Amino acid sequence: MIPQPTAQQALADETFLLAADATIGLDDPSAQLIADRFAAQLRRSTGYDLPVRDGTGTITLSVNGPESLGAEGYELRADASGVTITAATAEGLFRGVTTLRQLLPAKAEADSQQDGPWEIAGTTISDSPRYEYRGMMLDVSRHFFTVDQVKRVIDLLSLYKINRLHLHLSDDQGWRIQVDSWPNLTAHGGSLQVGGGEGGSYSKAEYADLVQYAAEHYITVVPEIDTPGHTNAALASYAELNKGDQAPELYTETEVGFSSFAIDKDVTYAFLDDVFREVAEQTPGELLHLGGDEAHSTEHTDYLTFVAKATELVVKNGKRVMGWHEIADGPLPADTVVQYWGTEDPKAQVLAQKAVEQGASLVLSPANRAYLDMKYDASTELGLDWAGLVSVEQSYSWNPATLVPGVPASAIIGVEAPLWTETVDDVSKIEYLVFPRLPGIAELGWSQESALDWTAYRDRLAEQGPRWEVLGVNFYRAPEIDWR
Ligand code: TNX
Repeated sequence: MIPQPTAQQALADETFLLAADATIGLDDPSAQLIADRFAAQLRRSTGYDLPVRDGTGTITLSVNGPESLGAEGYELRADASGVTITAATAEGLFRGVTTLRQLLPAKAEADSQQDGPWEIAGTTISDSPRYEYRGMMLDVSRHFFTVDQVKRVIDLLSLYKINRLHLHLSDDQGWRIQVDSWPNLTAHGGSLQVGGGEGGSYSKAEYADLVQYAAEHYITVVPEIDTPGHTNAALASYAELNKGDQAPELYTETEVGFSSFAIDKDVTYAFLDDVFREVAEQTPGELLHLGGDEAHSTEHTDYLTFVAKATELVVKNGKRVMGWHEIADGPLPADTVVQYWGTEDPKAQVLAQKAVEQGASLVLSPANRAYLDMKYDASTELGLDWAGLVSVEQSYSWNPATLVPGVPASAIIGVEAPLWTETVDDVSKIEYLVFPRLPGIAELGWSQESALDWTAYRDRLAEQGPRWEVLGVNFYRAPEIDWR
């Protein structure tokens, strides 16, 4: 199983058999959608009726579980008489059902009827996460991905108890979210993508649909509007945002660091206030990410001025600031979340320390470990290699609590695996880079430190292969793993 639960015990001589007359019971309407979706999947693969009803069932989902395991914690018991999952919240139940899906045979994930038996070895599990933030980032700017493509990613992420989807919604190559007060951002700024092909963007209705679908999978969307660099698409859409009032051409190559907002123009901040307001209105989560990375074309003093003003505008619009670690060189609002993407670079480490000194929390995305766009090895065709080659072992074998020297474990609120998409233009390529590395980052975020062990993880990862085959996931069959 991935991520490894906090505590699991086998019940010797007990086996649960899901039979044709099984039922699914729930004791609270907040669990209805969870039960319905789970039942629908099992109906497809087993062919059984699996009615969902109030009260107890062969499989019982109860929200009257212990508060002590927190909002995402749950307990699960499978024995000859049935399966019970208890949690204090619907979210905890959802995590527990995710575990139950992994306890069932892989073919339970199929979308056509399969032969049983549908057995689970008797077990008790008590489980809750190590970190509150367990994310993946998808860059929809370099290449655009449709709502349906992102939903497919959400389906797969939720299998590993990921609870944040960071969407990189703007960059030099494309602006991907509708902003009513600045319509040319999408009309012009969203029209292309890397390589010069047709881009795209999310209307407000489409974006709301994505946010809702993620929420139904207990994943909070963290929107990113990258500033003050990585802004060519916005600069190309509105001449007044440029230092010389001259709009550049759209850009479809992959260099970084050439664009910057005009730091001393009032219109820059009026623009950002509008954008942050409209994006915040579409964001049920508390975080709004303002980028801040690689602003190589912004004077450093200007950069610091910008960060002070832009962070204030995020707060003014009711959100908590998140940004890449460069922003920590400037003054930060009290409860900022700083995303560390450094490798072993002392400059990045100092910025992480500066963030913590200012009271910020850290999400860790070390590029030489957690970047899903790095090549696995020298023969990988997709991806980049500026942070090194990132094998499955390399991406799994690190400890978030001790990664950054001089940063106390208490400052770390989680981990995130970013997928930049300069070389990625369809879902099968997403899947190839994400699997099998993402489950390892998910485990670093969820499982207790004592559970982390490469040799044991390798075997558990191998067991996921048949699941991905059933789900049609184009995963990389890394030679490090003895795939089943
Ligand atoms: C650096 S890491 C970037 C992105 C690129 C990525 C490619 C960071 C915050 N910025 O603009 O897409 O490298 O790996």
